[in-house]
Amino acid sequence: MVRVITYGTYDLLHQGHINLLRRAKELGDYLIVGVTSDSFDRGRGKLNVRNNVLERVEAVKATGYADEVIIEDYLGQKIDDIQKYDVDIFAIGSDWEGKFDYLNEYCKVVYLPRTEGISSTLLREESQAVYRIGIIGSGRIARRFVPETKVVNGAQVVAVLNPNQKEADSFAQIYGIQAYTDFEQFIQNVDVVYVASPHLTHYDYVKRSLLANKHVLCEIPFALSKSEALELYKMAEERNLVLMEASKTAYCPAFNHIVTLVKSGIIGDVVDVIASLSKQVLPPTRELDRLQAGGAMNEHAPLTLMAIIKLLGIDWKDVSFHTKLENGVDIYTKGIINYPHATSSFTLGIGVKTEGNLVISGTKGYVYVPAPWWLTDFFEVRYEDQTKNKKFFYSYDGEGLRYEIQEFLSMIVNNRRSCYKLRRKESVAIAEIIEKYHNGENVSEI
Ligand code: C2G
Repeated sequence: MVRVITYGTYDLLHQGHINLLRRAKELGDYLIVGVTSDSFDRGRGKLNVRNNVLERVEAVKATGYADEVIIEDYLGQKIDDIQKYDVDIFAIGSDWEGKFDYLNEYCKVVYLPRTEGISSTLLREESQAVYRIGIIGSGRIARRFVPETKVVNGAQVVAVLNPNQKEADSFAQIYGIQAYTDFEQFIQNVDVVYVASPHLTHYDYVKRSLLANKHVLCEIPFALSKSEALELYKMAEERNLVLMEASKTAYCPAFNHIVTLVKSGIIGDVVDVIASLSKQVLPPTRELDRLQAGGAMNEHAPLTLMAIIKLLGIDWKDVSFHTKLENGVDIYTKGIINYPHATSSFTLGIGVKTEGNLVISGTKGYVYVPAPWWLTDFFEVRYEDQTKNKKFFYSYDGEGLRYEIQEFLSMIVNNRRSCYKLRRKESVAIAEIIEKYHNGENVSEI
């Protein structure tokens, strides 16, 4: 009996897949089809898959060609499967020509003709509206943002707004988009807005964009006070618009996994969270400029507070800060947030360097995320009995902004106004703690 194996995602199953499965089956007597798991696909950069793994397995079964369906969940699994299932032929579409020659050591490799003119990507694009994204601001983060939109279906950056004509033009030229210096003209030509302008302009730009009925993704710090955050979310809610804080780590797969693992009790009750983030900068730079709302708190508190709040919630008891100022900006701030049953602390630096890791301590063990924890791609769950330790590896693709962009568009498409990865009330709580610092509540200078 000749045993054949083939693999794929089989999203929005189409004639190309069916032809491929038929041809694969014709190569032998028994066909095994490996369908990729959702997390495996995310890990290999396929962020736009529409059907979940169960739907995709059902679709493959319904073709009638598969004698057996298995799940592909890790890199290198093909070699294991071929040996485990005693496979004679590995078959795959010709778009992979040459890529699987390494399997020749284990079985015969056959590249089957691919069906032209149809693909899951094409089907997704046809059924997906394209959102014209306008970027407000043209600084470092905006430059990182544009390439990330290329891997998200339905995202297309078309315009940039910067009151400085030269800066707007030079940014627009790099990315082949339209430059605007006037907000009113800019807003008429976009569907959604990404606010990546200087901190102190966020509130105003978000408000004006919402008033123009545009969905908004706003860079951190989203707001510098609780009342501003509340007001903006209320405004978005009333207008049925998505307003999302671009707290990139909150949307990244490895960080989401940490939260779900911890919440499921893998380290017992959480007793302490320690999160640090330092990026040393040299003058002249806006981070060190008091008039541009520089300082370690404004720069780095949003991400570290996000981690603490995702893990311990928003019902804290008290908050205090220890801060080192230079020319009116904090170059280092340490904050302590106490909860009824846990404590937490964060250390932030722009003029002081410290280890940027995340440690979540529990009654049974702890989670260790090495620096830079905010670009999470690896973490370890550790116990007293080290034989029980478990390491988790992820890929953190590109600049890591693709996850938030994907979430933002998915909220719009699916008419969701709040996202469990970062709830609006959690975002408001972040703004509230930043405000406490600026109000000097429990702040001591060192
Ligand atoms: N296919 C085809 N014709 C098309 C589209 C796809 O023959 N028009 C084939 C592909 O070549 C592949 C199979 O259908 O053999 C599944 O395609 P996808 O769902 O796109 O999955 P893919 O990303 O190719 O996964 O481990 C996963 C595998 O490496 C391949």
